[in-house]
Amino acid sequence: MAVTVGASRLGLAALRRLPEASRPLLRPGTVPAGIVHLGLGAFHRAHQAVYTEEAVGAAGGDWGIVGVAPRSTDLVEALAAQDNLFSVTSMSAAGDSTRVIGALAGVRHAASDPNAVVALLADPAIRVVTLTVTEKAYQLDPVTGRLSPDAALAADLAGDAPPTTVPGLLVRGLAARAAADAGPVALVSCDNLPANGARLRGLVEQALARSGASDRVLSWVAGQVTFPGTMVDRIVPASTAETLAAARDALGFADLAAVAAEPYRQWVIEDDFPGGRPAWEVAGAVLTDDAGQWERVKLRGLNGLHSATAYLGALAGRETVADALGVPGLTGVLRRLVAEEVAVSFTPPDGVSMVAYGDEVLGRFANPAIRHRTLQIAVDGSQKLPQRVLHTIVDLRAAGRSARWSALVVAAWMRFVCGTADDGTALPLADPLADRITGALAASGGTPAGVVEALFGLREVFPAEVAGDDEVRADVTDWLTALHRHGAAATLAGAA
Ligand code: CS2
Repeated sequence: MAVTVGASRLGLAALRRLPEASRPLLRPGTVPAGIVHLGLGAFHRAHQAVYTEEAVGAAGGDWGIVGVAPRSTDLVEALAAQDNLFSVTSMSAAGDSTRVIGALAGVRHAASDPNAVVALLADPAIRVVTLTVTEKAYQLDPVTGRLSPDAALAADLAGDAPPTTVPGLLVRGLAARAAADAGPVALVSCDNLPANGARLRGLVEQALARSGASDRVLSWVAGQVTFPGTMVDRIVPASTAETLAAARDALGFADLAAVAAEPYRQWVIEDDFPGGRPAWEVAGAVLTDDAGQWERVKLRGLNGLHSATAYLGALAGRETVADALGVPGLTGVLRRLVAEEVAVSFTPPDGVSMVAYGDEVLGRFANPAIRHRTLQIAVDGSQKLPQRVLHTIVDLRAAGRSARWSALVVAAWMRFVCGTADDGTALPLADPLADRITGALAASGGTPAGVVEALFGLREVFPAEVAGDDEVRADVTDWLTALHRHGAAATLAGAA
């Protein structure tokens, strides 16, 4: 991404020369660290970092964020070279606005210095740990929510070598914190998992038990650590050369850690912070007793539609979500999915109309300034489908309703993982269960019924209520047959 030519680099020395509206609310180095954030990706930089900067800017508090990148060295180097400053450009048809964010008090690279991260987690100054590490990093079976460790995590839990996985870092950090009796802490999952607080609690408890943690550590964690659930929302595509160019044009400085996002953002947080927290509510966050209903609104009403658009759009050869919405019939199908299935699959919070929510979501997806690639959203389907689509099916069927539109989304995923778009282009399969998926497909015989049978056999993805339901199976098979014979565009044109 060679966009630095001709512009000097963003950093503290550049602040005075930034356009006034782009200046950060906080100057890095002036706010002591109180938060560790695991997962320094684009989403965190455009979401929790922005809320936290605004909260501390308005209400104060020692809540600087130490950002931990599990793997990417490029980002750590870019931020270190920029005095931990980066910019967020909000993009819409109405125009762009770019602001530099000064919420980061430091950055660390976990892969090269895991012990520094463990020490941070045991530091009494740190009272909140937030995570955006993607669904698969939790290493939980998507259906049961039970810990399902790979070899790296098993090694982290079995020995004393520096941890290499996110759960390994957390467990080692909490054991060190307990040993130091370093004060209470909230661990806050900001990933799109169902009941993300409860899942993170389960992960920590199971991982501690497997690691042979002492009773003292277990009871310290039980008494001192909370796991507030959250619903997080902002559409933030992976940064590209265009993102960096837009930031450079707006700032007059090169920013190699720039992100671009839609203007909309939302954060609902369970208010359970034994060591205190930033005043996120002054930045617009909603603090609540129970984020569960909000989470279902978002996972089913936004992420479910996102995955549907990504798989159907990719099959139809559309590069971005906004392009995919141009496939005739798709928005009609998505509206029916929301109105006839998502909206009746659970009780939304008081005053929320799922139909209005779905329409707003489709308006956000259509934002022409956001180039969110269908193939980016299509990754890790095995980790996403359960909470985005399959839970809707389970709830509908338990209430005796049909789940035909949700079945189309399942069929679109199945056709996607078969690996070929409708024009014959190869589609990549990036998924932690890729080997299991390709193994199942190899034994399927290739017919739509065979593919459905084989993939329904992935018990980590499909709960028994879905895999054993003949009506759902027939619907998925019908849709997969249509997608196979006619392609996504023709299937959608005739559907709704
Ligand atoms: C997307 C989400 O990549 C994906 O799977 O559905 O990252 C989505 O953009 C965010 O959850 C929006 O809040």
